[in-house]
Amino acid sequence: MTTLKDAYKDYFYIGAAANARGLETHRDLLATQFSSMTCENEMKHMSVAKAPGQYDFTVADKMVDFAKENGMQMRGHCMVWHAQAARFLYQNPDGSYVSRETLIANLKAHIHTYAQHFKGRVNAYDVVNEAIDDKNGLFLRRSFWTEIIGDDFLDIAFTAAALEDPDVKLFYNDYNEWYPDKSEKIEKLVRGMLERGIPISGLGLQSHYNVSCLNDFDNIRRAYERYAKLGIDLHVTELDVSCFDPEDKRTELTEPTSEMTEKVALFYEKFFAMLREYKGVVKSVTFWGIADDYTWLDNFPVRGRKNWPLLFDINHQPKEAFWRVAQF
Ligand code: 9MR
Repeated sequence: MTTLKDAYKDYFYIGAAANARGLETHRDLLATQFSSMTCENEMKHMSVAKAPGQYDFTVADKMVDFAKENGMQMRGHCMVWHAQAARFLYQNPDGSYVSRETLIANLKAHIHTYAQHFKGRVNAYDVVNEAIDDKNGLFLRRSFWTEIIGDDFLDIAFTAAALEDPDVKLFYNDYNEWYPDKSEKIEKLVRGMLERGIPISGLGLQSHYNVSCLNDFDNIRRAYERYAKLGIDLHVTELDVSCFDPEDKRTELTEPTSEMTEKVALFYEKFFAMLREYKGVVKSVTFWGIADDYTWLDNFPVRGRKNWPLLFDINHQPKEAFWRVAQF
């Protein structure tokens, strides 16, 4: 059977986000279909930093070893984020914020430990994840990073990461990146960093779509035109296509309707046709999951509502969407 990684070997790496359980349950698909891997949660600050100065990389190492044994690229997700960070990173034991000096020291120490531990085994890092505010008119998201350090926390993080490992690719990663307002802000952020000489080598486009995005292709294309001009690599980092239009409030479906299946397939077909045009700029395309039996979208935005957003079905068989992506 055609595999995704073979079909795209002259275009870009094809990745999947896996978690520790998926490494067992989806082992075959991972090894045969994909040429890159991301840990869904196992490399986040909270997952590896157990106490101040104390790290446990056991689970992440197992996953990185698997990727390497199977000749896959490894994306490191993620060094700096406002979510899934242990409190001791930014709070004193009494709950008050640490000082700017302390948070900068903690940030550099985390980047140091993380980057040195995975040196030579991780090809690209999401150095900073989701720093931009979604609301129109606001630029950076208010978080403990901006409240304590200020807007320069990104520059500090990228500079520190490059000092640790000059060979690894350093990415800024964000979602809703095709929304006109947000894409303008992402461009502004990256251009500002490049102008200041900050070592950023790529932009991560999360790409959490849904079937209504079929009507949004003009914006999607415009965003790619905008980002392609930045002169840095683009990675699609968290691709999935929810079967549910945001207006669709049904919770009782036990399988996707034929209309959903067709719309998901059509979206993937059109999206990959566009990505192929950006071959050379787009270097890697990663799905946020492997097969429909496990997806974070089963609990978002509606807890416990089953979704079917990937290319393989709940039995790990290729779906219609797979063929539209793999045969072109
Ligand atoms: O898929 C991840 C889920 O298992 C976690 O509970 C969640 C915690 O915030 O993070 C999910 O992954 C996110 C990724 O790290 C960053 N972009 C959005 C992803 C989906 O929420």
